[in-house]
This record gives sequence, C-alpha cells and structure tokens, in this order.
Amino acid sequence: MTDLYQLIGAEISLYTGKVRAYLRYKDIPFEEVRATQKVYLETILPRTGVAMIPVLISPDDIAVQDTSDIIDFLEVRFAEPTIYPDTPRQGTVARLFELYGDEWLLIPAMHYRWAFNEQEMFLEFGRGSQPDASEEEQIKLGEERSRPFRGAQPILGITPATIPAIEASYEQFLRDLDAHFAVHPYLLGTRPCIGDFGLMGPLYAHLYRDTESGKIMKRIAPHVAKWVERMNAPEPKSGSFLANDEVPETLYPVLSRIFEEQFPPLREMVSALGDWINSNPGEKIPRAIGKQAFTLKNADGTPVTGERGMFPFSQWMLQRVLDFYQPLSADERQSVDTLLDQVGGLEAMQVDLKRRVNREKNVLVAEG
Ligand SMILES: N[C@@H](CCC(=O)N[C@@H](CS)C(=O)NCC(=O)O)C(=O)O
Repeated sequence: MTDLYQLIGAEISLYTGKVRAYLRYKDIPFEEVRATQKVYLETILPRTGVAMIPVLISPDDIAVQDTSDIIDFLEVRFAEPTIYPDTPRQGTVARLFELYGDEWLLIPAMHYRWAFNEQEMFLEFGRGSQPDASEEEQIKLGEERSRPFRGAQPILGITPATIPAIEASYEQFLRDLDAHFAVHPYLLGTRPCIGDFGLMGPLYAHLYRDTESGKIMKRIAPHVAKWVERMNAPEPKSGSFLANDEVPETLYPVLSRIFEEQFPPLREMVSALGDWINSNPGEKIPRAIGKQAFTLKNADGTPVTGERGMFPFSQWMLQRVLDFYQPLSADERQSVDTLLDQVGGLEAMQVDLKRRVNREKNVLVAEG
C-alpha cells in the first residue's frame, strides 16, 4: 500500500483546482490521477456512485467525493495549520467566500470557458479522457464529453441576454478583488482560508488557465493572477490569519456583491426547497427543483434579469456558513452583524431553514 493520497481529477476541472491547492498548502503527500474514461468506470463510479470529480482516495482506501467533504476529511488528519478561522467575523467571511466561489462564480467560469475557442477545449477534454488517442479522435471525443457542460449554460442563466451583465459583474469583481490582493496575500492575511480555496476552483481552472479568460484576468487583475499562482505554489503550512478577527475593508465590495447577487436567488431557492421536501416526502431531491429569476448589473448599472435553475445543493453549502454563524454567542454575533450590516448582508443572513439537507453516499437527502 502506498502512503500517498490520490487526487482523481483533471487539470481543466474547476473543483479539482480547489483541492489541489489545499493539498499543496497542507503539504499532504499526494499524486494526481487523471480521470480518464477508464478511471470513471473502474474507480469513480463504483467507489462513489456518482460521475463527479474530484475524488480523493486515502492511503487506507477511503474514497471521498465533494471538495468540501474532502477538505474536512483531511482537516481531521492534518489539523495544523487549520484553514478554518475560528473567530466570528473571519469564520463567517471565510465560509461565505467558499459558498460564492463554489456556487456562484460557476456562472462566469462556465460562460468564459465556452465563449472563445471551443476547439481548444474539445482537445483538452478529449486528451483528459483518452490520453492515447490521436488528436483528431480527441477533438471528436472532447466535443462529445463536453456536451453536458456546454449544454448546462442556459440552466445556469448564461444566455445572450445575460452575458453582458455576467461579464460586467465578473470584471468588477476582479477589480475589487485585485485591490484586496494588492495589499494582502490571501483573503484573511498570510494564510489561505477555506474561502481562498473556494475561489480557487473557478479562478484557476477556468478563468486563469483557459487562454482568453486568462488574458482578461492578467489584464484587469494582475494581483488576482498572482494570487492564483501563489495558491498553486504556496509556502506549505505558512502564515496566519489577521489579528483581532480583522476582515479587511478591501473585501467589503466583494462581500456586498455576494449579498446583492447570490443571496436573493439563494434564499428563494432555500424556501422553495423546504416546500418541495414537505410536498415530496421520501423522494430523491433532484439537481434542480424548478427555475428562478436572478439579477446582475450591466457595466452602466442597469439591472438585467435572467432565469436559472434552482439548485438544492447550494443549500448544503449555505448550511456550512449558517452552522458557523447561527450558534455564535450574542457578543460574537454582534461583532459579525455589525460587519454584515456594512456590506448589506444582515437581513440576508437571517435564514430560517424549513428543512435541512445532508449528503448520504454522495446524494443530497432531506434531514429528519
Ligand atoms: N460540489 C462538488 C462539485 C463537483 C463538480 O461539479 N465537478 C465537476 C467537474 S469540475 C463534475 O464532475 N461535474 C459532473 C456533473 O456535474 O455531472 C464538489 O465540490 O466536489
């Protein structure tokens, strides 16, 4: 038995980028295994029951899917230095950034991936799937394998009508984050937190690594590009979170964006999911439970409303934030609430979950 962890994933995979950076920061011995067709059939599907990457296989042969579960599994085994700040403000903010990176930046990440050179992406997909095939075969295979991802754009809300606002919102997000990384190496100081890893998925695998969106990032937000490079080649286990539970003001514009863009549809979905679970007792929760409106702003500030699917999985990610925030003591809560108020998030965070969800064998289930 090897004492290496195996990270089954792909260079072009958004969520693999999150775990890879984590493993490097924690100095955990690992090897990366390419998720080829063969690996899907022989390992991923039989071990996890789902066709999702990344998957972590531990030296004692435990298979874990879902990046948040993988990180939490490893945090128990490699506790120090933790990437979860335990002070009230930083703890809340770190988890909010994970939720945003995982569940909302997926929109620009998916838009830009398919907006430029499809042939280049087909080749990447094909190469990952069948490394030994000819280039021509790989392009053909890549076209086929990437179809579900390309085809997911409308359900994510990416349409000709919303694209200008998606781009405007992402570009402003980049400028805001750039101002932060011009001053701080990571979100909350000199140590990366769970929020940095959440951002890393979309910002590395798609938005830095894909040729054209990489150019955009380097042009608009060179400090963000440097942060991506730092996340991929960190000084393992180094650094600390800022003293006195400080959340730098340079993060406020991004926090405001999270509450303005992501939270209204998220809260609506959570409420709809509670009703859905109550009216469909014992039924498997589908990946989407219907459609909803969401709003982003164009560069000139005019709002653009699009339609997207309501994804119950996002509630599980939101619970990670609420499970930290809600049990805080009155004093701690007051400190976080003062910050939330400044970024337009105080009301948004008062979420009353009608029904909680959990993951069992990589399937989302209703609790209770
Ligand atoms: N929440 C999951 C998301 C994983 C995910 O969506 N991975 C993509 C590749 S980057 C995938 O395998 N998608 C297949 C699918 O959605 O069916 C995680 O954090 O691991």
